[in-house]
Amino acid sequence: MFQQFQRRGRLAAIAAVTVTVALAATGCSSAGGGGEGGGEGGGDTTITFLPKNLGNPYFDTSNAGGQEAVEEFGGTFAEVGPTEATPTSQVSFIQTAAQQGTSALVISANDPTAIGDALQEARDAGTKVVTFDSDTDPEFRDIFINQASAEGIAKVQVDLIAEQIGDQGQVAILSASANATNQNAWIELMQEELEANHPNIELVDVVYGDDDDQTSFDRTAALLQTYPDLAGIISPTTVGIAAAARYLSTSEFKGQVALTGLGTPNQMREYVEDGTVTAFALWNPADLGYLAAYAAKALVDGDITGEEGDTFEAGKLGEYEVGADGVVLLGDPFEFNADNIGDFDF
Ligand code: RAM
Repeated sequence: MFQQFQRRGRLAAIAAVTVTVALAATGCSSAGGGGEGGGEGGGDTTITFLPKNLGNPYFDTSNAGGQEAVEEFGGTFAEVGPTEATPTSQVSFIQTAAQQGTSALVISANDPTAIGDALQEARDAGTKVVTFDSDTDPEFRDIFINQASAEGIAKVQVDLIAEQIGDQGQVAILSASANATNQNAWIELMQEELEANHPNIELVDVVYGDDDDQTSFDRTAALLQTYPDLAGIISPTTVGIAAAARYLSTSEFKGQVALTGLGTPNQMREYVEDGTVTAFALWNPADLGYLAAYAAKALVDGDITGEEGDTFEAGKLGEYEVGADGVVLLGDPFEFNADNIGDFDF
């Protein structure tokens, strides 16, 4: 498991460079409005990746995994997306991709319902819809590729903060955008886990950095000012945890206020090495994008419809089965710390 994860991490890093070059070459920018096709592939199956927002290394890596898969099966890969992770910022990109006749959309939703009508119109026009990373309400998509169970993702973060603060004291959550389906599901389960198993930890606040670096940085500063006794911060977003770590690393709170959550090893490495952070978690975003692309192809080819029990081949990852509510599970979250972070490159 460890070896496998490590190897995929390196592959993902190589692919991430490829997608960046492809985006620059095609002039696919972060501008709002209509969508533009990204990298090139060939073939009749066009798979359009639509992240929450552009400029987030997590999505650069997941989209690179998607591109790798699309190139393997001879389709055409595209990536479009908004600059801001707001509830309706993805709507125009969905509409444009559908008008251009994309075979499938692979989307991480900023809101469970705000993009529902646009997705339904796209489906009526013949586009298959795969959500990955952050779901919509199930009625608006064919399949959701879930990175790990929401319970597992919640528990690993609570376990980490409990360990880091001696299982007692005040903690706060620095989340992504307020409507994000994935973060909100994890926060609810973290609250339940804290209440059930950590009576001496008090969750004092949940704040939102909107998956924007500066906003997340400012929210961190405000939390530390508002709660002078704060023992720890959980940030279940790669953008949030990196911004919070940057703030803490040059502040008087470094090493005093614990920080954990979900981060990419490349963004967190310097903060683990300088002692700001001891451990955090994530899955392999490249595998997530890769699996989502293969699921999209299986839908487009009519091999599956998204019914529970449907199975499909996902290249190097092997066979996957669709579970209840059209959900496909990638695997388990993975913990990164000073002992292993040097082995990863994404
Ligand atoms: C951010 C995004 C994404 C989430 C990761 C952990 O990059 O909010 O949706 O899955 O963090």
